[in-house]
Amino acid sequence: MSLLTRRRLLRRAALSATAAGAARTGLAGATLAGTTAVSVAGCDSPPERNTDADPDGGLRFPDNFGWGAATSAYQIEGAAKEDGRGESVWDTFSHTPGRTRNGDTGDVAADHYHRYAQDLDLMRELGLRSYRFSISWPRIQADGSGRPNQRGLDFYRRLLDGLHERGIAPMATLFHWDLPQALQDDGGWENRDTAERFADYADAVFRALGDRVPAWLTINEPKTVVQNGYIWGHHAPGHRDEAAAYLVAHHLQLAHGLAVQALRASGASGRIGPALNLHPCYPADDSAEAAAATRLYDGYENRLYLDSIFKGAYPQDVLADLGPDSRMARGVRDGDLKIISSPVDLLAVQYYTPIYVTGGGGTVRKWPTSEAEWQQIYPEGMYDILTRVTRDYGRVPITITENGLPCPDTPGPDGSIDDAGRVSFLRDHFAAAHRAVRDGVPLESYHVWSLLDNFEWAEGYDQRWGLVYVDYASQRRVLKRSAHWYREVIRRNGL
Ligand code: IFM
Repeated sequence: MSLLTRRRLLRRAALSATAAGAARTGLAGATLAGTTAVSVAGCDSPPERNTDADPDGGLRFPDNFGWGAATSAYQIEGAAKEDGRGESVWDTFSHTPGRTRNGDTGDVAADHYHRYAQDLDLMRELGLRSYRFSISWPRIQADGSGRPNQRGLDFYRRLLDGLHERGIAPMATLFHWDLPQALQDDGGWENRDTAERFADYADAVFRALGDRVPAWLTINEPKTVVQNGYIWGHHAPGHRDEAAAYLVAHHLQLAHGLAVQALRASGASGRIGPALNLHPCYPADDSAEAAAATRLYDGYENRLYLDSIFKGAYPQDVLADLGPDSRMARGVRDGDLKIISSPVDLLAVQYYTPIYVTGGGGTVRKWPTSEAEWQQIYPEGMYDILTRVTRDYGRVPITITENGLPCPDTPGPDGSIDDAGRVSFLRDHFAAAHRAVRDGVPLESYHVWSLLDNFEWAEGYDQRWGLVYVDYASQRRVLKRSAHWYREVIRRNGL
C-alpha cells in the first residue's frame, strides 16, 4: 500500500466523525506538557495571557492595517430562490437527506440578502476597515453560463455601495463552493470546460462591478473542494473518487489562472489573488520516516496549490506519488501551468490548524481541539505558515482572509454572549501574526472568520463561528464579547 493510500485511509477514519449525523465527540484533545496553547474546550474559559502580548497593549500593527471580517454567500445570504438565482451544488447537497446535520440548508441562513443594510451597520459599529464576502455564481448566472442576471448583480452593487459609504474596503471572492448545479450536471470541476465557464462568469462580474472592488479573490480553498467534496464526500458534490479529486484540483487551479487573466483583460483596476487554506505540517516525532512523510503531506496540503501559482510547476513528489497515468497527469495540457502562474497581486492565507504527521503517513493531535474536531488550537502555526510562504514564495502582499473557531455561544440570562475563549484565541493568533510582520512578512490585513454565525456546511447551524450571534428564529443579531473586544483592537490598531 503506498504512503498516500495509507494516509488517505487514516485521514478518512479521522475525519469521518465530522460527517453529518455523526455523534459529537468531546472537545478537548491532548495537551503537551509545558505548552502555552489556549484550551478552548467549552470556549467559556477566562481569557489566558499571551506570551507575545504586552499587557499594557504594546503590540501595534502597521498604519492602515486592514482589520476585517469574512463571510461567504451560501453561508449567510439565504433568499435561495429569489431574483433569478439558480440552484447550486450546495442546494442539492443540503436538501439530500442525511448530508447535513439536522438536515439544515442555506435556504434562509442569516437572511443577509434581505438584511444586508443592517449587517453593514454592524460592520461600521465594529469599526471594520475591510469586509471579505463572496459572490454567488448562480445569482449571476443561474445555469452557470450566458447573460448575467441583472438582479443578482444589483444586489452586490448595493452591498458594495453600502461598504463604500461606510468607509469599509470590499474584498470579493468569486467562488466559495456554490457551483451552479447545471454545471455539476455536466461534470462539474471534473470537466475542463467548467474552468472556461468560470472565466466567463468572472469576466461578467469584473465588467459589472470592477469599478467598486479594489481586491478580488478567485477560488476559496480549492483544497477543501478536492478533499471534502471529492475524496471524503462530506461536502458537495459528495463524491468519493480519489482519481477524480486531483483532476478537479488541476481544473480549479486552471480556473484561478484564467480568472486572473480575465481581470487583466477587462481593464478593471483591482488586485487579485488566490485564497488558500494552508496547514503547517510537522513531523509527529524525530524519525526519518516522519520527516519524509511530512514532506509529502505538505506537498498535498500546501505546495500543490502554492507551487503551481508561484513557481509554475506542480511539486514533483506529489506528481510522482499520484503516478504518471493519474487522471490529473493526463489532464494537464501544454500551457496550463503558464496560465495558472499568471502573476497575482496578493496571496490570501486562511489558517486554522497545524497537522502532525507520523512515519506511516497518518496524523496525530498534539493540541486541544475546538468544537470543530479537525481544528487544533496552535497560534504558533500562524507565524510558521506566514513566514514560510514569504521565505519560499517571495514578498507577495499577504492578507489573512480567514481565522477563527466555533464556540457554543449560548446567551446568558441578560442576553449577552460571553465567548471568552474566542477572545483568547484571536488575541493569541493576532500576536503570532504581529510577530510575523515584525519578522518581515508583508501582511496587509486580517479577516476574522466569521462576521456572523452562519451555515457551517455539513455541520449546519450547530457550530457558531461568528463575532456576531444570530438568533435564527428571529434573525436578531447580538454582538458577542469577542465583537466588543475586536472593536477595541481595531480602534487601537493592536493589542
Ligand atoms: O466556514 C468555513 C469557510 O466556508 C471556509 N473555511 C473554513 C470555515 C470554517 O470551517
